[in-house]
Amino acid sequence: MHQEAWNEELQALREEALESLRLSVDEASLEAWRVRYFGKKSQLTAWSRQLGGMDPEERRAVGQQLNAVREVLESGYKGQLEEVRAQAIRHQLAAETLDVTLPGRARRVGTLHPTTRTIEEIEAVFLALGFTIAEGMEVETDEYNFEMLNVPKDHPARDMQDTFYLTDELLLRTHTSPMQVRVMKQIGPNQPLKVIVPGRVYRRDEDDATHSHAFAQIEGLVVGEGVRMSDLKGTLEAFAKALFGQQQSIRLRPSFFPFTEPSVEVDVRCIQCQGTGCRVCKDTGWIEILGAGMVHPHVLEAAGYDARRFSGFAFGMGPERVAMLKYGIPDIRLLYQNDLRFLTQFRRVLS
Ligand code: FA5
Repeated sequence: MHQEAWNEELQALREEALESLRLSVDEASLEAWRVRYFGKKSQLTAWSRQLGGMDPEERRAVGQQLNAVREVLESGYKGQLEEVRAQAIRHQLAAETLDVTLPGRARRVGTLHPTTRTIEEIEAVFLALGFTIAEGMEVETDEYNFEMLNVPKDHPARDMQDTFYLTDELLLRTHTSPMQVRVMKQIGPNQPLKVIVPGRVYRRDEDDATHSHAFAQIEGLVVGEGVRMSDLKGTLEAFAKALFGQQQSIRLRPSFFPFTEPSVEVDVRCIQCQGTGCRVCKDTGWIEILGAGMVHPHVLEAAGYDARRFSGFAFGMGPERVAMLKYGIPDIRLLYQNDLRFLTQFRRVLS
């Protein structure tokens, strides 16, 4: 090959190698590049071997050019390797950067739902009065939900408590009252008892500001010898004062439940207007919180008690309605929607 031809070949190799070097941006491809251009099978090595067969003048000229190209490529390689390594370190540092000046991320702490909290407050009041707590099943029999409570199949009182039926005999309970007979059967016959029963109940009620088709109730039952209406009144008055404050008073209005006789609705003084009359109490100054009465002798007998010796009182309240009153909640549906804008307002009130 002539001197000029050598020159062209070497320059072409140099350009190709430098271009390929520029594209080698990690250590693995740089290593592949090194093997390709400096390894035993590389063009440069092959050409170096040919130098031995040249005459001295040509050998020196070609040798010099070969060395010059080799030096350019070597220093290019070193420079690129340094750059690639520095780049890798820069990436690692960026990924591991810890900004110690950033404020910590606040953990969102949940609180009890206002209904749960109200049920617990009511339970605490009755526990302090010597009651125990029992729980029943949400799926009940027609017998316990209605018949043993003096509500036979054709009784008009069933219309007020229509429910979801699983079979002709099994239904979703419409109130916690079936637990009256179950508790008496469990503890009795003819044993005194004081118990409350919190739980979920179901009705075919249209959902509106004060009604839900699934809601909570708390049943209360006291049975003993000589239990009187005044005991009912005193217990519920103590309860109302404990929950709403010592200034609170209650009012009993005659009412009807097939399983109590006499029956009453119990009102508390309107929390909103303190009794002067407002929109919440519909200008009456009072708000109804529960139904109650003296346990009907038929119910005592259905549970195996001697109704001539034993008497009792019972009540059933809606804790969602109590929560609405206590915290000024205008619509019961707010309690079921899981809207954090609503629920987080109770963080301070309740904690
Ligand atoms: C009863 O359910 C009777 N079992 C209460 C009772 C027990 C009377 C023991 C006598 C002796 P009533 O249907 O009125 O009664 O319901 C009782 C309470 O449950 C109501 O005062 C109200 O606070 C609540 N309540 C009733 N229906 C709904 C509803 N659809 N949504 C939310 N709360 C309700």
